[in-house]
Amino acid sequence: MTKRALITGITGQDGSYLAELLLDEGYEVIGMVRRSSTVTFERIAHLQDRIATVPGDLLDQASLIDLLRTHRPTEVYNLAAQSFVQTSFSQPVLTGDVTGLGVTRLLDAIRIVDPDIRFYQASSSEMFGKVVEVPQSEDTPFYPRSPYGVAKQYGHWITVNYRESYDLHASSGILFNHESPRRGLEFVTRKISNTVAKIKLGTASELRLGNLEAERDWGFAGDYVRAMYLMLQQDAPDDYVVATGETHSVRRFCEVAFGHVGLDYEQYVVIDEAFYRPAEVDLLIGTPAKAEKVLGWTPTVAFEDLVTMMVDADIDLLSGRLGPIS
Ligand code: NAP
Ligand code: G4F
Repeated sequence: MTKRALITGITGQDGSYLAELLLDEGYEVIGMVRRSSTVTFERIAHLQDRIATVPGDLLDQASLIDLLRTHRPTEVYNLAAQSFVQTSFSQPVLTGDVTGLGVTRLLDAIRIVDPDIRFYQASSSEMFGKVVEVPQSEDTPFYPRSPYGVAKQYGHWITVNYRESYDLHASSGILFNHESPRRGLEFVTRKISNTVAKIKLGTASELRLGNLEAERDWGFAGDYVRAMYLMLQQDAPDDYVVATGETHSVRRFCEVAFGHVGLDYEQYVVIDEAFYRPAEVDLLIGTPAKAEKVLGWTPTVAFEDLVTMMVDADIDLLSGRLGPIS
């Protein structure tokens, strides 16, 4: 039987890595893209002759039903979202509609068109928010601290609900922060690596950041998409935490990134209140024990290697040594 996967959010960081992985696994890959007046295919440009891109939007139920009917995927990976936490404070309704209710629209389209489709939901460690235990596991209660976290919690529970109500093979991956040279420039890791590269190349002189004390469990995105794939290969659907089990502060990320190019972060980082959030998630650290045991998944890229990989890639990119995707 042809293995055919639909990826929503294929133009994003994770979508591009997942598309590569599924192509390597012999899948036919279909990527849902929303209408835009500019081209957003930078991360998947190198895959264009191997994947099909089809129009659709998580805000539009009919487009989802039509897409499933036309393309008949066997697996659906729902990676699309308004995924930037800071923006969710200024656009809470849009975030709820896309990141929360969008999951229901897609699940309901699957229920109507083909309930045998296997479904992956991109849930988030942001749901743990003001953490009630350390480290966080599949059993840790949620306490989201942003409209994004609240929307993701809704998306998680509606996935569980469709699994229990309609017997869908629907799994939720509770993924901790994962980064790469393809990370959006607004997220703190890429903002740091990109600005460090600019400072090193002489085109920037400072890096303006918010809370340096926040701690995150940062892994490599290429590793995390493998966990998504493995979840849909299991006989039974389930929920999994995907994390490294290590946490580091934003300050430490700066120290390693600047140190890698022989600079002292304290000379360049400027604290700017504009990047503080109305409510913060101070500490995230997950335990990937279940993913390791059931899926056989382990992270392969250590924290320091991730930071230096991102800085090196931005130096290559900005100095014209490489194309945008590496
Ligand atoms: P990303 O780079 O921000 O990509 C988001 C994708 O969603 C883009 O392809 C975007 O399309 C698409 N999208 C946004 N609104 C849409 C809509 N209304 N209809 C259809 N597509 C829409 O995110 P990412 O880092 O790859 O993350 C992938 C998923 O995992 C997201 O759901 C995110 O919330 C979740 N997650 C991420 C992390 C992490 O650390 N990266 C951790 C936990 C969970 P455009 O290109 O057109 O904007
Ligand atoms: O890089 P961030 O914006 O990522 P955040 O908020 O942890 O969210 C990411 O990870 C989630 C998983 O836990 C995903 F679900 C979500 O989609 C996204 O991918 O911020 C990380 C930390 C925060 O504590 C923030 O306050 O860095 C702090 N920070 C300090 N200065 C900053 C900045 N964040 C950003 N974006 N920009 C700053 O200047």
